[in-house]
Amino acid sequence: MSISQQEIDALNEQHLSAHQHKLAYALTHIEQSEAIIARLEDFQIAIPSWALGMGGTRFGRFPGGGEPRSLEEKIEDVGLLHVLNRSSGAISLHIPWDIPQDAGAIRRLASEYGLKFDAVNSNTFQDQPGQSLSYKFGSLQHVDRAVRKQAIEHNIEVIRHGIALGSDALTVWLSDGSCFPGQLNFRRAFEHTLEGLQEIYAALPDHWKVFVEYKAFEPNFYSMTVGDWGQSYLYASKLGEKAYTLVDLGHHLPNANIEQIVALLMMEGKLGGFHFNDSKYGDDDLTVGSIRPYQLFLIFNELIGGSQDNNPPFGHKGFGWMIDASHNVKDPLEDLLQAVEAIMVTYAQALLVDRVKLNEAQLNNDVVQAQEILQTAFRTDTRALVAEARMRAGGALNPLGIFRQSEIRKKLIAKRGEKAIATGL
Ligand code: RM4
Ligand code: MN
Ligand code: MN
Repeated sequence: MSISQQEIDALNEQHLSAHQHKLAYALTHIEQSEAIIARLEDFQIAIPSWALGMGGTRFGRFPGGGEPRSLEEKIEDVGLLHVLNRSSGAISLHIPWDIPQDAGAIRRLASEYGLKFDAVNSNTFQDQPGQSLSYKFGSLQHVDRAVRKQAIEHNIEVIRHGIALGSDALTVWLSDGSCFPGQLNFRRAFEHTLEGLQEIYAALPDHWKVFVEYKAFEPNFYSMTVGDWGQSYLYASKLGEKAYTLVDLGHHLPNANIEQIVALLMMEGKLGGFHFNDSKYGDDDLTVGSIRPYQLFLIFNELIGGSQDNNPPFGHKGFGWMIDASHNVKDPLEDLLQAVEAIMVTYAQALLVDRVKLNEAQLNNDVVQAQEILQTAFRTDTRALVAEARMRAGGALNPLGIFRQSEIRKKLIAKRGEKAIATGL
């Protein structure tokens, strides 16, 4: 299932005059428009393979039909997103949900769609069929060395898959922790986890990174062994220069100041990347920007303001940018188009912040002026710039519109069936 360039161009034609009108307005009001468009054209956000099908909750799951049935079809879906928005040029795989049978063929298929392989993700939060030891009481933290060894070997296996695909990073998210006071010796759990991560780290190729992802709670509800950015930072610093902290926006306690966390991790050269989503209560995995768009803006503001040579957020050697969401009621592909759009719009807004004036306001303790500067940027409509960047890169002026107009979901259902269910959450 793919959309041809002619089809996109033809559909763009229909939206062109409305777009040009909006763009003309933006160009006269936003001085840095051209520079912003150029930055947007370069920006790519990876799509997680597990977000292409419907998610669910522990209460139920309502499949939407036409979900990708194989890794090949997942790549096809990301290819489709990328053709539409030209900003989803990478896929992030979760092992063992997406084990490539023939890495060479998968790599070729991805490159036909212009896709790269982003960070590979390990999974020691579920027991797999045929697995000899259980992760019920944790994986790398486990009191039994044999369980820890099994988890370490799994991560090394994931690195091997990643090497075969041309990926250059491993994301480790551990569900390890405890549900009741007294269940776990915190220090022993930390030490075991660190030892395990060290063995995994030793298996990383030279140019690879490892991202240590933290999460405040769930599935463990009393303690998490990588529960916050402080703990992740501790592991990452003890591991060495290839280890970084990964910030998943949904993994904090309510009202945490994520932008401050981002600023400090960056200052220490230890911020590795993001899992974008949004939340109202916890790890809700809602669409990024749908609940707290201002928070997202403030994060980008820190990223742009804190850019430094040893830890550059954007560009070739930059951060891992990934969406990590799960859709219970929306069409997953439509949702991912919305997510990428939200990130782009916000990135453009944050590029508008007048940093010289903001710095002046801060030095003068001019709180009112500081707020004016941030909110002026945040309230600027950057959608025409984002659309223009997308069109210049060959994509659609209105990706969601084309997705609906071309009845893509209907075609996917016709091809894959009403009952097709993707592997993943
Ligand atoms: C976790 C975490 C991980 C993701 C899994 C599926 O909550 O966010 O990044 O791999 O979910
Ligand atoms: Mn995540
Ligand atoms: Mn999560």
